[in-house]
Amino acid sequence: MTAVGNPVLAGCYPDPTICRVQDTFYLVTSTFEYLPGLPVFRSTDLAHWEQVGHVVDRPGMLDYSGIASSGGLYAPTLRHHDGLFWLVCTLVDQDDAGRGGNFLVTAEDPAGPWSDPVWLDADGIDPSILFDDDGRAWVHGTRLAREPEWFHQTEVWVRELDLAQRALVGPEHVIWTGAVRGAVWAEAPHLYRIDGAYYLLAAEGGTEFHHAVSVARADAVTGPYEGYRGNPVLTHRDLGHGAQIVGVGHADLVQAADGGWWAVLLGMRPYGGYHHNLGRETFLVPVAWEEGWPVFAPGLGRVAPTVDVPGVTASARAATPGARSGPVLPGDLRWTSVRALPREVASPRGHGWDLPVRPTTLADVAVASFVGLRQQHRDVDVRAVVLPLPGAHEEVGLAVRQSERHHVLLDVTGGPDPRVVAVRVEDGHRTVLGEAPVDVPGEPVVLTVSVRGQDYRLLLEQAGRPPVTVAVADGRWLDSVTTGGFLGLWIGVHATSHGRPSTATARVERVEYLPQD
Ligand code: 6LW
Repeated sequence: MTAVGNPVLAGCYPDPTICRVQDTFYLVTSTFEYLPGLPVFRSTDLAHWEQVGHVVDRPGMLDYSGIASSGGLYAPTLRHHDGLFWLVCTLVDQDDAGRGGNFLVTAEDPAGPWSDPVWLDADGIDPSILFDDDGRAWVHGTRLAREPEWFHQTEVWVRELDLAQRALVGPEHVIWTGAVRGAVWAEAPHLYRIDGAYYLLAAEGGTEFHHAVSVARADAVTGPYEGYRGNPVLTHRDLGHGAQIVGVGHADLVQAADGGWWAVLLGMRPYGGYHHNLGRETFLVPVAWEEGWPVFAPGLGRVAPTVDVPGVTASARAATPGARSGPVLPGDLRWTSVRALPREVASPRGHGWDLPVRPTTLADVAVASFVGLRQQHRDVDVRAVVLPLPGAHEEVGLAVRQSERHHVLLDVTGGPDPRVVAVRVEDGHRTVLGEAPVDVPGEPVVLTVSVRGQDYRLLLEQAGRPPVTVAVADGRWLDSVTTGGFLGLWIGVHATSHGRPSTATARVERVEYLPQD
């Protein structure tokens, strides 16, 4: 046994779903407005996760236009059946323009290609799929209760999936509204057939501080489901806001080849007060079965910062995505853009990117000229080497992004007299935090976001000169506790001409992600 560092996926990797095929586990997480969507990870020991691709990685596979931050792709479910990987998910379209809904995709290889989406006749979010022992399949999900008894009451429904037609058929059954009367957001339902019984695992309490995991059991897939007397089977809400890991929930179960059971789930690690800038991360917890019910983290009842995993030999921490320190080359699977694929907004060039300048800014609910990486470490330096742009209205620089309404920029202004400007966009309002002159126009400059806890120090370096601190932004108004939404932070490079036409291309020579903790 080796103690593996939890989370197993650090940074914004929420709503994990997992399945096993022979000796290999596969895991997918939510991505909201970022593309490519739904990263696929592979592991043979539950500790070392290697990203093998994305589910949504072709232009036009889904329509993200007009999808505001924290809309887009919500919680997926991944299963393997009859030689195929099956994934169900929701594209959430907050302005209800008809782009959204629940869909199904399949792939022979989880690295892709995945099929085009087949839309399912189902509303709500968090779809899941059970392949029953008798060859039938059942899709289930959650939605706001049609006839609610309390505020934010949701109901979990189940309906048969005709595998040949790939369509929901037959009657719908409402099977669950949460273990606790008055519980908000019974969600993330997953049905399993285990030892002849049907088990429903579901989150409740909302994907925040009050998050919890509960379980129910039935003899028939359509119910009635009996809630476990020991519910919730996992929560950290009783630990208070000072706990190292909070908000645990949204669990999915998997049985390893050795017969042992595990759950992956999300949780957050607050620091600098009750703020969790890294977002909702993926954690691993052992599960045992006692008297027909699951026990999460037997003997402890908590999600711990390390977890003993049999058979793991090497240091798992060093292998998790994002732990690698150094330049992040354009082919790295960690790159994402907003509402478009990186290859639709930028071209790889050498160790960096050519970013065609767009009139849109990161404050627009639109495709912006932006490629970014998740902030996966509370202490990290992200450095970009950029060339100032020719036009006075053109800017290229670094962005720390929560959403279009909340972000921080460290930009080089264009034209003959370039400056570096640090800007905070808070709830849509721009504030200049600091400025510094560029002394050698035409030469590349190095922009760095040096993050130490909640201090986001914004630095300028020019050849032959010591680094200058342009401003220090406070990270506490950037995390989802302050801003709302479901996301952790991204740090990336962007370019804009602030609404004016531009034919320029911004040159980003390299981007380095350098963890310091
Ligand atoms: C997801 C819901 C949740 O659909 O947050 O953790 C929502 N739970 O189940 C977005 O991630």
